[in-house]
Amino acid sequence: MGKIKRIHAYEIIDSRGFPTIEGQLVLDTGISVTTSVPAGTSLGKYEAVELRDKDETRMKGMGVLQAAHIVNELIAPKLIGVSPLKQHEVDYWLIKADSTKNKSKIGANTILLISQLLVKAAAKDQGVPLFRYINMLYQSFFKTAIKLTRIPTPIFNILNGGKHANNNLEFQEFQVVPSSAFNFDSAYQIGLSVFHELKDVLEYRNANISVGEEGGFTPNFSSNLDALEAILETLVRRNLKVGVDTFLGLDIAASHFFKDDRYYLKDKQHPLTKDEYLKYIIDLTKNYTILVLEDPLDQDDFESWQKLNAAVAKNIYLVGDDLIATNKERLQKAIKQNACTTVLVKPNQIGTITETFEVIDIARKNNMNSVVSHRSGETNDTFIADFAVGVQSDFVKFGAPSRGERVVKYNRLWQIEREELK
Ligand code: 2PG
Ligand code: MG
Repeated sequence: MGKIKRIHAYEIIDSRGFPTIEGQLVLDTGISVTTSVPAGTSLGKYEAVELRDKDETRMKGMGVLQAAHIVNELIAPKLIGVSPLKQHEVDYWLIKADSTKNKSKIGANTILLISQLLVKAAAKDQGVPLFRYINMLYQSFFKTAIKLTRIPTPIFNILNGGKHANNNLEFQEFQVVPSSAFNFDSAYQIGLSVFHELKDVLEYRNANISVGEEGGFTPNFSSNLDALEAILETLVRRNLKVGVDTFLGLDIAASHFFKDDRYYLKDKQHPLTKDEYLKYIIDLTKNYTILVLEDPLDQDDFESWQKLNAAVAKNIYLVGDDLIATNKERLQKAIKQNACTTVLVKPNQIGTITETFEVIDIARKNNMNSVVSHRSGETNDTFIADFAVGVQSDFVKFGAPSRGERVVKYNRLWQIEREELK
């Protein structure tokens, strides 16, 4: 069994052209692993804090040299000789070393780098594929059996708006979700065929076909409903039955257009009150048979979340992303208030793998569903794909089936299905 010999962190550039932290961990057996952490553009208020240099003269203040320095000078020397199997102990040591509620002292990015390095090194040390080790680790933490049976259903973000594009659309992600009856291979083919057909539909409508931060198209439609109509037309053209083969999903990311108790939508004559907006969302779910509905409401508007959850059809996955921020206290509050049915899981919103596991476990014990998600600022690391399979989340969300940093993750799921979970 190997022990940590060396950990070294440095800057790399993410899919948005901003720095992020990557690191290498070497065991005394010669085993070596690298990993990097992603970053969000549309950040929730309750996410753990990323440590950024804030030196405006360099990389727009987004440098992570300080984070790399903390790893190399303060954390790494203390971990020499430690077994990578000590995930729980090291994660809690890091949480304690930071000692703030939101990891603002040493940064969630700094901490997650170490947490992920440990998982990867331990898997290699044990000679098992990463997703299997994650599954073993999860089961040993919670003494629950979670069988590795399937690849989570992919949610493809094929059209981008909100903070991920500079068009007129307030909604951040327009998604297609193949039925979970399909295996990953078939689901991927559906996602790809819809993506290509949508491009033709947009061209035919003289709309822009350049892509946004997560690889989805960014047409300059005048309203969110036009985008939904274009996707519906695409599905019809592919002979896909909406509500049977394929479903629609939205990440509305509503906190970004909520101000002074009003929701601001450009195609409405006046800003909507909470109740007007609630009615608008309920109607939307009925008119467009939306299956996955993420962050339709502001992250602090628990009262409306509760009303919406009670009003929408029971088969809708009402997903809390900014609402919960992969934080167990926020999740417990959402459960208590019956605010949603599904939790979005992003390890970098909380900072350690152990805490991410805890959120999934609490959700599971309360009959909630889970979506494991990438960030808009991504690297070519595929850790998150193995993580999703290992914890057997219901869904994954890695953006469009296009652009290298997105498809590398979908391709990893494809490989796991092909080679391991036949
Ligand atoms: C989201 C994410 C990922 P970001 O809101 O769900 O799609 O976006 O990483 O910018 O927060
Ligand atoms: Mg979201």
